[in-house]
Amino acid sequence: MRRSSLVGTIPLLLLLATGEAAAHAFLDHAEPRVGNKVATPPREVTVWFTQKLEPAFSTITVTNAAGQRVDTGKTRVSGNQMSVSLRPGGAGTYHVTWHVLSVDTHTTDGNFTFQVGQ
Ligand SMILES: [Cu+2]
Repeated sequence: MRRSSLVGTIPLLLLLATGEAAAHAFLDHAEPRVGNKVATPPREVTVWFTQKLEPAFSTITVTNAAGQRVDTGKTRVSGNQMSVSLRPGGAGTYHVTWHVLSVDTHTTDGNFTFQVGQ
């Protein structure tokens, strides 16, 4: 009885261990949502990550359909989320680019778009 329950436990522990090792900060979700359409230009973009972030080296930049930067340049970080306020940028496709340093000292980056408009 004891032996069989131990055998069942080991694969689970291995799975948890490898899951930890691969845990960099990746994008979990965003608001506005990735690829989504919103009626009016949002006042800010917020992104949530799979790990806590180091505020000093984590940034978001946002450009509007004309390629102009519409973020204020002041990214706010709290735990595993970060936000940046936006200036009005009109309709069209917005590009969000993020760079983060997570608490495990790894950097990751990525980008996504959302639509504003009509
Ligand atoms: Cu990592």
